[in-house]
Amino acid sequence: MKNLFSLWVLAVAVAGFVGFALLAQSGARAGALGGTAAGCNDLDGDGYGIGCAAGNDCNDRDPAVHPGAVETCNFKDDDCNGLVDEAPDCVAPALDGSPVHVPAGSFLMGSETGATDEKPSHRVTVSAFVLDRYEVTNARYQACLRAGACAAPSLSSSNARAHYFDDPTFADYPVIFVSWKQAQAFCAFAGGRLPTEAEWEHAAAGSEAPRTYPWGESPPDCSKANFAGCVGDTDRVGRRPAGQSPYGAFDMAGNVWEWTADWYDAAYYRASPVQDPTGPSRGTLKVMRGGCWVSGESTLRTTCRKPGLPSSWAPNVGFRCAYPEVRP
Ligand SMILES: [Ca+2]
Ligand SMILES: [Ca+2]
Ligand SMILES: [Ca+2]
Repeated sequence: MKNLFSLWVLAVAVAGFVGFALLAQSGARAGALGGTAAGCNDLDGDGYGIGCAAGNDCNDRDPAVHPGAVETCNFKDDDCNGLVDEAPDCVAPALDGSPVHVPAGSFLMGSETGATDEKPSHRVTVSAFVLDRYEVTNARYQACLRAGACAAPSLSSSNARAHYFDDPTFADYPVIFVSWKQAQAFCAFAGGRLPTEAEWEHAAAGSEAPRTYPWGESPPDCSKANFAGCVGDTDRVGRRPAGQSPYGAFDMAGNVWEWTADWYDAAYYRASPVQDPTGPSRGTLKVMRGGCWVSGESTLRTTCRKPGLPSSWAPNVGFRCAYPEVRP
């Protein structure tokens, strides 16, 4: 699934926008098309799926999730209306607009048990910096757009929502369909920059005993991260305090992949500087971190790296910004 999706994103970036737009809209339209096809593709047996008379299924891995189901407080969109835990008794934590402080630290970056590009694990020292507590939201990006400092996302939909960036309902959801260059422009507007890979990994894993996941060693579930099988789309930032990083950043695993400043080189860790590495001096691909709403567990690991064309954009890629440390 991960590889297929990666290929799809790459193919779209290369081939152009028309097919992509159709794909992006398909989730939103599928419900209206239900009942027209002879074949009903219902993987979880709840009666809903692609081409089924009852309608599409927003999560065909979970028979308890389908249109018309009761919304419960489980970090999933049970009734497939694009909103998570909107039942009155479900309480999402209020948002805190302040960024988090990441102290200077030395930590083991990379993993000896991960993918080839995560090896070797090597000691890195990173200076103190400040990082957005959440992924950059549609509301923040809208402000940059209004100020004339940002270009609009390439599409205003999301995977399953026909209107997203342009719908105030999703103001506190991560901005998507933005390229690396758009992310960089936003961070400059906000008085910062994109975090380096080393900064990102330090912020996600900590330095005492680097964590496999931002919250620690326990396996992912929908209360800690929005990944495959939870929502099937982006979710409001900051909903999952159980998934916080050691320094209090939210959603560093799941929701959207996050652009970082560095060029991608699978072999970079063999020659990385020890102090504040900034990645290769040149390249063709930029590094994304943190996994996303469609990712499997492995990509939620704090050491997982994913390359992407800096001009590309996708429904599962966003970013957060880093800022200079404010000295008293
Ligand atoms: Ca189904
Ligand atoms: Ca819902
Ligand atoms: Ca729910």
